[in-house]
Amino acid sequence: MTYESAKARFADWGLETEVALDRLKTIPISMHCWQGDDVVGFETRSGSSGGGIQATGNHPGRARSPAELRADLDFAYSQIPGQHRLNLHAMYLDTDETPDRDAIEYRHFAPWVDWAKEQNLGLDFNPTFFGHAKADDNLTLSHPDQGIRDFWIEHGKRTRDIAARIGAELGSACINNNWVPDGYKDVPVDRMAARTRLEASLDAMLAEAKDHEQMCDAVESKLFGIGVEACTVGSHEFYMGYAIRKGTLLCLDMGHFHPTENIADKLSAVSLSLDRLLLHVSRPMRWDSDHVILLNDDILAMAHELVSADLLDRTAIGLDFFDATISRTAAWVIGTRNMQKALLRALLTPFDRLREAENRLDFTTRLTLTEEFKDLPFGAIWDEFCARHEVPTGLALNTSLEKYQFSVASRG
Ligand code: RNT
Ligand code: ZN
Repeated sequence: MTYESAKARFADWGLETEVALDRLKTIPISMHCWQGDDVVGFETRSGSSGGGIQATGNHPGRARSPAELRADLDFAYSQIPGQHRLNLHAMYLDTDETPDRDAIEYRHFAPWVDWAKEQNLGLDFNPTFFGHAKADDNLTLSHPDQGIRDFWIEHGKRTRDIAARIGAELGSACINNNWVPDGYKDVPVDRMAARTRLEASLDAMLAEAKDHEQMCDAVESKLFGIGVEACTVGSHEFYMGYAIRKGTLLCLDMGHFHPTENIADKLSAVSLSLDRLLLHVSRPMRWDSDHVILLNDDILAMAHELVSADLLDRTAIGLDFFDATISRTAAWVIGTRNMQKALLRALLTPFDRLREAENRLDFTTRLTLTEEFKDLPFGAIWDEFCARHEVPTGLALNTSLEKYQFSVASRG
């Protein structure tokens, strides 16, 4: 089907595809650097990422250096329509120096900013509270030992300074997202003490006021992780309350809730008490498995809520998945494009008609319309979006992804 005839089909429902395409191109997706190297980072250490997060698979082509990761990212962005962001973790420093986490400085990340300027990308940032000897007990900011807490508080403070400088350099506020693995494998005796320590550490870390044009703080909750099955100190309730009291962004990771919870349903609820949200769009399978996101009902529901509740301007969309069993660059491209496809569908939803039916309590019409609407030619509109941004679709995309994967497969 041609774009013009697809456009006419949507027009029959009162929807302007040009408006949707114009809006879609303004929505940046923050692509996570850690899909490119299985959450290893570029510190001079070896071993697993720790903290209960785990990439599985051994597909050839893992990026082993900042230069390789940037080359892979350049390719991935070239296959994704629109202008986006990169979400960098503190363990991805680019320097010959070997600073510990409590000694990192802006200069260790400056090459990333130079590259981002060249590529016209925004950057987001994250302290790395895992994959370190001082995090081996899965206790960092809530550790009973003041010295360990202070080490991580210093790390967090430094990442805020770095994020602010990144945001200033790029003229685009850098979101600095805090996720800590802290928790207990078996049932703790004193949850209150752990949570009080986490709160005090966060307060110390976030105490210095920052210019929100340069950086914003976010906090990410979690239900459980491997090795911390009994209790996560930074639970959803903990961080929801914290974010509301302190005015930070709340990060909702789709893998960090009970498996049957509807994360999309939370957006309108929490946004009544919060100015801004951060999403980690992910696909949990039975647990927080961080599968590459599909264009499935969960993602469509997230996009639907963002548009329906008018939350696009108040929500930063980040991705959080990592799969090492397939081409890592393909994983980025497929997942990011799926987020965009979901947003396109949401932008092309006849909300006026649906709301009108809902408000009349005519749930039959609401159901008829939502189900009939699924047959509209979204694919032709997406193809047009990709054509306008000169990125491939369909079999041509597959050829392009394969070609790049072939070029990196000999990496050791
Ligand atoms: C872990 C959290 C967190 C990490 C990244 C690497 O469960 O989802 O966001 O995935 O910080
Ligand atoms: Zn996450």
